Amino acid sequence: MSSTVADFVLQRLRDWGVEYVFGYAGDGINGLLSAWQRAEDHPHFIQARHEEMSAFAACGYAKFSGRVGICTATSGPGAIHLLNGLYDAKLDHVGVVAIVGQTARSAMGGAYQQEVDLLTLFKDVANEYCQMVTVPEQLPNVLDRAIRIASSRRTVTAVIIPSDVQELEYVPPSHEFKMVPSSLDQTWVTPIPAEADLERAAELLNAGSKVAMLVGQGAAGAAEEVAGVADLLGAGVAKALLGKDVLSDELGWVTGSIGLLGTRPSYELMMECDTLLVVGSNFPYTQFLPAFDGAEPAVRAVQIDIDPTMIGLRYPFEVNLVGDARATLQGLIPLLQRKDDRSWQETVHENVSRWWEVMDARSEVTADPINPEQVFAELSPRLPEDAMIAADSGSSTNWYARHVKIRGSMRGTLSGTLATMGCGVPYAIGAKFAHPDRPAYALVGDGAMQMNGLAELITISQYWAGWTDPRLVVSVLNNEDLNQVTWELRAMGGSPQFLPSQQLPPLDYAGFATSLGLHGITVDQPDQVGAAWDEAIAARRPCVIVFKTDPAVPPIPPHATWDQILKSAESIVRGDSDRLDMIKEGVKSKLAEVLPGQSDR
Ligand SMILES: Cc1ncc(C[n+]2csc(CCOP(=O)(O)OP(=O)(O)O)c2C)c(N)n1
Ligand SMILES: [Mg+2]
Repeated sequence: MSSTVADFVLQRLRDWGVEYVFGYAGDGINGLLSAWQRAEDHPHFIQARHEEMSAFAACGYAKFSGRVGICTATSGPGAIHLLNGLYDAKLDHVGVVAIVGQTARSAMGGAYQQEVDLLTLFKDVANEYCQMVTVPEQLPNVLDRAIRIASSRRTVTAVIIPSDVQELEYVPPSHEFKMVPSSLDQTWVTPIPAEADLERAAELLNAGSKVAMLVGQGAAGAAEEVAGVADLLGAGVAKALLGKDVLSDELGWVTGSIGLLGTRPSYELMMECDTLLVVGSNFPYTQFLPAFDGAEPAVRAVQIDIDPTMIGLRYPFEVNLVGDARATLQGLIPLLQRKDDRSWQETVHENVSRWWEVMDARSEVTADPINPEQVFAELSPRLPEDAMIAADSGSSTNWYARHVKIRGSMRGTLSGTLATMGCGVPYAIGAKFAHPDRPAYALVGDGAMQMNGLAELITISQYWAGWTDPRLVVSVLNNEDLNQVTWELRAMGGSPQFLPSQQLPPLDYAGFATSLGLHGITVDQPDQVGAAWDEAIAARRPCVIVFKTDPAVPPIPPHATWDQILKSAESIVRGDSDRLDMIKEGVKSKLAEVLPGQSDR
């Protein structure tokens, strides 16, 4: 039986082992949709409410599964809607392929309805590979290359197929000039630096006495080796946010996240070390790394990264090792000498223990009505060991970064580089398709919920019954404020909050969830937080849990003292300065209990 180009595309996706395509319909992909019908929905078409959510879900799927994510959309508006989710994947180095429709070839250039120059539109986001299929013989090569480039370079690629081409009879390339076939088999390389370069790195690391390590998502799968190196070098290890799930926070020398949303022990680790080893991280906030003066670094530093185009970017590193994190560390370990003096690591350990006490104390501060730090502090120990966590962009990102302790096989992610709002719920959906047998948690602000999350609850209601484990909890910090921006304005810009832009309309999020047949819980009393989490976590259907939180609790950066932050906040014009004073006094007195004599820290 003859098959169309669209039939062939789906067949090839199946050959690649693709199980899901996250998408939204439109006549620009009608040929593909009817092929899907003939293929009895294989690979499964997962329908979102908006193409941006399809791209986020594909990105979330890729992040949690380690496989390439595929999304699809119609020409014109559908393709445009994909963009933000595609940029999110590109910037976080996640492999996603976009398959989009286009106006029929006969109408191209004729100012026809919905014709947008897609090659130009996707030129930046899919700069590594963006191609239009105009004759059947370009396949399978174009699709194979799109998948190979997206997965091997961890980036976004785009395949544009005009609507009439989708319906052409598929004709494979023949044995003639310029007919280019391709094949499926694939092995992957594991790059390892040369022995001499490993020795240079080892020499440098052996010479240091206060070693700091920074690990990012590139160190995923190398936890054992990172721990081995940290032990040999007596080092402390900080984690970039995308690498938060690389190492357990139960290890005493793990200082947690770094940067604006980071912890004080990570900050102290970087400021006080004499040697730095960065593994699989492209962390851009260099002010949180050790100092440097021009090209003169304050400390001696080594970087390990798999991408030769991204290495050496963020610090005047002395040795840049291009290689796979795990294999490179395995090569390095036999060359490292175990440091006899353990005092540096012991200091890190003490700083970390003190930090967790401070975090607990902060979460106990009275707020009106609920302290958001309490919400996250109470969630952390309750999370199942196999939890998959997706944090949105907002104040909740701070609390995720600082209060959630990674342990067991927990996974966690967020929009690390684009820092886009609205990714939390679609990421969690992608996670559930990646691992339907594991529970997922989306940690979202009310702004992000109103932006994308509410609509994607509909998607959850559509699919949850098919998941082996139905647990998916969406937590909403209901502070009726775009709180992260409010604090940025106050603390960084020194300006008061601008209400017309930041205040959010009230909404019954839990009521909306129950109207969709999901479980809904609203919590407005601090003493109900723990029990409400227990109920949400135990729910045998997706659950939306809403906490009425106080927008006056500031997500303070770790390097700032409480008084520094509050100084700029004192100019606040709203009637909530009393609340701020209350919180400030509450924090000070709590901290005085755990840190006598240093209550500003
Ligand atoms: C798409 C997008 N628009 C705007 C921003 C800027 N921004 C970052 S955090 C934030 C506020 C988030 O508010 P909400 O979701 O309510 O969380 P909260 O900070 O209140 O906890 C905004 C507007 C962004 N990062 N992404
Ligand atoms: Mg908010």
